Amino acid sequence: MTCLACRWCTPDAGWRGRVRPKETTMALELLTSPTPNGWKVTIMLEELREAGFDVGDVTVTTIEIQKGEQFSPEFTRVSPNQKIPGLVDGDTRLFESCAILQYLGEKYPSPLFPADHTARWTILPWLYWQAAGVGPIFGNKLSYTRYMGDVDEAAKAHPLERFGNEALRLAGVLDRQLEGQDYLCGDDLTIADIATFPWLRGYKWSKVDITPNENVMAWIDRVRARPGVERGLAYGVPKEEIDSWSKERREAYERRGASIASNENLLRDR
Ligand SMILES: N[C@@H](CCC(=O)N[C@@H](CS)C(=O)NCC(=O)O)C(=O)O
Repeated sequence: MTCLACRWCTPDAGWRGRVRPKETTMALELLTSPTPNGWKVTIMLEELREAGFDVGDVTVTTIEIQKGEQFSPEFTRVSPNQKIPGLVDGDTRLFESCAILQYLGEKYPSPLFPADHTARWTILPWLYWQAAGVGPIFGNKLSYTRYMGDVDEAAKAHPLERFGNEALRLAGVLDRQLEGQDYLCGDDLTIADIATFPWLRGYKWSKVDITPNENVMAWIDRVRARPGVERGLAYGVPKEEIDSWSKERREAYERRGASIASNENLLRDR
């Protein structure tokens, strides 16, 4: 089974069980997969560590979405929508990646989600913009591009055009927002950047040619260069494959039906 939403999963990445045990007694439990929506939370945890917080002993459980583990009663109790990520913090159970970012941002006040009312209400519309627009649109474009080999080309033509055009439009919106500033909401990385980055970073995988958007391309490099982001992306992925899969992994994806080998021309080969 492949992920019905983003299908980026790397179940064989060797990422299992507990990671990064720390000395405090508080235990967050993260139920996730190495996908764009999953990486939002692991990046957040690592950026909080960069900001000086001890987020404690985080238990990371991989939910193998290709195997359907998201439909188990245990996971459904945390994430009634049956999609990763889910987070358990004591009696609090959370689902929806952006809600989890907001929760962690409130729990650990920092420039990632400042307490100031005006700053928060600068960030939140962009967080919702990602949740309602960027994620679903790039995710759908990805699915039609990569995983629907058994669907008639004529039937795919309209969704490919619709989601492709909308993804480009959203990239343009982001490009305008980034004009003259380093991050989506100003000089500092916030939860809005953390939510948006994993999807834009994967533009080749979604085959959306965002490269003419110079502000976006510079922002991707800027965010990617942060040590917290580097560590967040490394959850579930071998370090040497954070930015480029090995030949073996590409072949494994292809065997599972994904069309991997044609990133060279984003526009020609949708
Ligand atoms: N809006 C949700 C989307 C979550 C989502 O689509 N997760 C995917 C992986 S990236 C998933 O769990 N897919 C499993 C399925 O569709 O069955 C969020 O932001 O948390």
